[in-house]
Amino acid sequence: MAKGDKGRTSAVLDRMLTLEVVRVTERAAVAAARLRGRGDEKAADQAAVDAMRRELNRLPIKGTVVIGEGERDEAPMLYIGEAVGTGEGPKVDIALDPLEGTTICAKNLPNSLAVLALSEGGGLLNAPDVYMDKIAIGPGYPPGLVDLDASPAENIAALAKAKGVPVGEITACIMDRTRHEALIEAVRATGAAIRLIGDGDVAGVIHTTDPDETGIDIYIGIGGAPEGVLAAAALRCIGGQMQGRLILDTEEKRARAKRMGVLEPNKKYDLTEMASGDVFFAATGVTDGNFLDGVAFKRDRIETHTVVMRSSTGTVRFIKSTHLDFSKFEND
Ligand code: VTB
Repeated sequence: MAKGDKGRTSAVLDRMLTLEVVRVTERAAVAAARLRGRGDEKAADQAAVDAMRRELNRLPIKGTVVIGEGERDEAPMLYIGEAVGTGEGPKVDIALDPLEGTTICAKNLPNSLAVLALSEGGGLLNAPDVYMDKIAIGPGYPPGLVDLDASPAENIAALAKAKGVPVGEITACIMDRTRHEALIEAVRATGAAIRLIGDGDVAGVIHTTDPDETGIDIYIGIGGAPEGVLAAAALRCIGGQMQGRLILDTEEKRARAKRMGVLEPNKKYDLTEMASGDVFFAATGVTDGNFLDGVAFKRDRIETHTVVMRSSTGTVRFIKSTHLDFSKFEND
């Protein structure tokens, strides 16, 4: 549980929403999973978006999408600012990625997810769709152990020491990109191992919270800012540390960020600055992954695996659902 949250449940968010959000990510995951391994990223993403939007609009909330499929002029659905839900119920902000890892899904590789985070109004950083420099570790370490502005060698040495293992037993997760060449070299020079991932750093960050299961101790590198906020929402619930800094390297990006309320372009955000107050987070596996299995289509049923968490109560639930009547997945 995130420190300081103990016992502080929200007067705004109803715990019943925990189960409601599961339905939303389940639907998106099933829709995307039907198109796993077809090499068609757009089709899988569109199917997930349609399903997530439909299901979100059934929730008893007055929701606003703050992290979505893009800005209004570029995304017809689930765009930033779109109102979702029935309009009756608590005022909430929503960050979503109906298919995190479209390429992973198209290639049927591990760790693509349908993801949603929900907070009290104003709880999620309204990040523009730019890159973000990120660093994250799991729970159980002293605050400030790693820092975005420290060198990879310093961060990895500090982490190994706190974990009580030699540096060679630390594994860092980094996205396989040319922009990370120097980072990869610096991490390798420490003697630590690297798990190079093609895509999907929401999962990459979450994996740091359970190194025994996932084999990953630290996430470092540059990925999408929206994915950064989604990962921060998850870490607020499970615990762990994360910092992020938007990469606003052009005037156009700085202006876009400013319009979204980002006044300090070089700000280093910590976890609670990216996701504050009571936060819900849900993810359903689309393809099999390190902490969630993907959707299984069986002869007479569909099975889904979802994790759903809430920051104020520190509950992390793994929900395996069996959908016997799956005609409803096709007809609505
Ligand atoms: C990032 C990362 C995502 O796409 O947004 C990445 O955060 C895009 O980065 O998890 P590139 O422009 O280097 O491809 C994901 O990997 C989602 O697929």
